[in-house]
Amino acid sequence: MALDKETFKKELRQRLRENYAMELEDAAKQEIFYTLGALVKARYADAWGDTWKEYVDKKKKQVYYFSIEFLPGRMLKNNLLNLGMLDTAREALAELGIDLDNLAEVEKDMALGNGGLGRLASCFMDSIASCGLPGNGNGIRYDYGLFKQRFVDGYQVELPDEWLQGGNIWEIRRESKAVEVRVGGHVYLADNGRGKLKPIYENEQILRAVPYDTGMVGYENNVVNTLRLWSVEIPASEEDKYQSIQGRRELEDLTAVLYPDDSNEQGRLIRLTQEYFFVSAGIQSIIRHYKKRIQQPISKLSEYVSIHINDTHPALCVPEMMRILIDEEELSWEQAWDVTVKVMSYTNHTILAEALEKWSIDLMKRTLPRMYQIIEEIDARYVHTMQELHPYDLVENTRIIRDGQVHMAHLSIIGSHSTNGVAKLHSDLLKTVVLHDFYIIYPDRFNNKTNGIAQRRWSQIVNEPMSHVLDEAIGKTWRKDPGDLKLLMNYQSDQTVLEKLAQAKKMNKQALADYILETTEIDVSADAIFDVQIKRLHAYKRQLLNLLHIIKLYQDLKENPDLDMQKRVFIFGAKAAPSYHYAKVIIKCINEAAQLINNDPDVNDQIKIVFLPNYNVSLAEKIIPAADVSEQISLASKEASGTSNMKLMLNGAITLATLDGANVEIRDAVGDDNIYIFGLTEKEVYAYYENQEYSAQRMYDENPVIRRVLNAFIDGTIPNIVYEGREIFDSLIKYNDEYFLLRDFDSYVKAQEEIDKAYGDQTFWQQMSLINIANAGRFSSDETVRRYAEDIWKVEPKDSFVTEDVQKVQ
Ligand code: 475
Repeated sequence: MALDKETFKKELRQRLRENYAMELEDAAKQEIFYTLGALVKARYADAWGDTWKEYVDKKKKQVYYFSIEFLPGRMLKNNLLNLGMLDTAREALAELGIDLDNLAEVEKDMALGNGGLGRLASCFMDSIASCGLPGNGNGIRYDYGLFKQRFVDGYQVELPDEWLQGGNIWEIRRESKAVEVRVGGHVYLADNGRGKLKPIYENEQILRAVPYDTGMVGYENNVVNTLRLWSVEIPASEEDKYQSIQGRRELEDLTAVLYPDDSNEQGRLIRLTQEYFFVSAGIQSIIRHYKKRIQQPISKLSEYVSIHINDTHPALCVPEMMRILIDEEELSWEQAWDVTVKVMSYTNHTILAEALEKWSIDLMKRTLPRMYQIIEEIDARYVHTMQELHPYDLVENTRIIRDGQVHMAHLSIIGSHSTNGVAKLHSDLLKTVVLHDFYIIYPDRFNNKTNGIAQRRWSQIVNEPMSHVLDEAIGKTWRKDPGDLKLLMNYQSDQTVLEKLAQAKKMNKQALADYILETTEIDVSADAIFDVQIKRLHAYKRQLLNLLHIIKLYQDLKENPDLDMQKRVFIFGAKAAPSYHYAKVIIKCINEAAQLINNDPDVNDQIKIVFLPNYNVSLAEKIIPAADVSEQISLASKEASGTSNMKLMLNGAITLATLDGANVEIRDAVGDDNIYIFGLTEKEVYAYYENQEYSAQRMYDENPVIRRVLNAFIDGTIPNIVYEGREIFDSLIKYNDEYFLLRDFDSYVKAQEEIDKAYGDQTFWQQMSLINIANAGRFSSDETVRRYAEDIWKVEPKDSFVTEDVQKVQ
């Protein structure tokens, strides 16, 4: 049943009366937004129920994507688009004098994630539904999302993200699906009277896990899957144990906040409990459903259920599944192990040593005694089996419990049938270096699944001007099938199309310039090159290298104000983990350099720095369509994949990159002529580690440009960074520049000079831009999840989806 404009308007008015006893003309933006949200939710309610019913009736194998982070951002426009209602809603609202984009800003970002890993999980949720695949998310409903960032005197300040204030229209609380999770106390094994051992719990704490479900609406295909997020509560039976406010608080704190560190595991007790909480609740609810509705023998679980472990945070899926199969379903260890390994699969997202999760035995025993017992047994059996087949060292290096710690990556690999990396280079490094020992033991378990992005959101929703140009040039099929963007290659030399794409970009740049002026009071010209680096702040991502180049330009301009160069605006967006001191120092330095450069009349507006505060999904949606240059400058080998690189490419930005992560595949897609590559290769980086020949001091002594740039940090050139500047200087010289910034500096500067030249030839630039857009289709997460579904999860698309004549939900 299509929803026309008139019906839409009528229904909106009707709902406003029912819910707020109000006429549209009197309603505030908030009230209209919540009413519209309810209207949209009602449009997919039936499809949601039907999708689930079909999976159950047909006993479809389903995948459950376990992730401690999901980062969907705002959902209104995405849902409208996927329901085929976006244009109708936009026009109908306009007739009521309401601007949809303005209204959409009422929605608070759902920011239950730090960065790449969480956003990837949300892109996957969109694509899994849009490909008609039976798949659901499982995670934590944090009361507070990732902190809000502000700058005070150039320093990052963190504020709580109260995203639930005002209510969340998309979620449904499912009281009847609550489960109990046990933590702490002691566990010992006793005879169960039937010749088996059963665990007896003493003094354990019982937590009530309540699920909140959100519909994941597929693109015009009547499929609505479920994202299930768990929240902790005190069980009614335990009420009297929690008399004190403090006791209640401690318990309720469990799902209060998202840990804001995406690269450093701190080994905190609450974090471990969070991990177990959502894993146990999720697996219990899967098993409960399986027994009640699928009604097959538990030994056949892997024919109906696949569980994906998104990085190691949900690694307790392995022992928790074993616990349920052994303690509750009374399978033998061997049977249970066989089922568990077949059900589980695992993705690795990072090779940074400091990010690899390990828990002390002591903490694990105290917090999760039954989990520890089971892990100990898995470890013992692993050693027992493998020592027959492999040398001692190999087994020692790969076992789960080592040096007083539980290694979560080892648990994930040993307890699953598939381990994948997130880009070709990353997956190769896993096999040849980082997880090489495991690769010897389990060669068949390793595979690559290059990341992708939800292209409908990152093109159609965020970049309407470009989308319209594409429609005109190549028709609309690309909207459903991003592979069809390839058709654009036929227009490489079509001046009209190139010109229209340039106009679309200009519009987006002007919109961003307006936003910049409004939020930072910095006036930037839309004629300048918009040079963008947006991602978490981390030493390995080398925002500092970007800054070093800017300082060089500044010094060049001071020397020669008539320097022949394109105007440039350097745009940054980045949060630093609150405990990551060095990252915060870099933020301060960028902000102070911005103060200096933006206000120096000698520079004459040739270059500007804009560090937009509070980078999140919604801000990314404003920046990405307006970007000309995409900075992907991590030290080769360190960035597992990157995904902003793909979003920027899709929006016609030219990539300036090291051969790291998925940049390598972007280069393969666009060809050497349409990307700017610089810097050490991953092999050269490893060679430096081997021969220990690198000397930053020598680079400083021998290279006057580098010397002048670095001196700016300690000689007062950049104001207000007496301590911070010294710290930067020392990190590069005294501590020998761990991420080889100085080694890559010259080639980075050269690449930047080429970009400057290329931008001068607008036709040439537009051609490169078009070729980037045309070849972005291969980075659609639709493709990525299809590969996961076929190779790893063994789940199939919903039957009705394959029929050509897709019925619209509306
Ligand atoms: C990679 N997050 C990107 C992206 O695959 C890659 C770690 C510990 C605790 C909480 N969060 C994390 C990450 O490790 C992470 O976001 N990794 C990123 O995953 C998706 O594109 O290269 O750095």
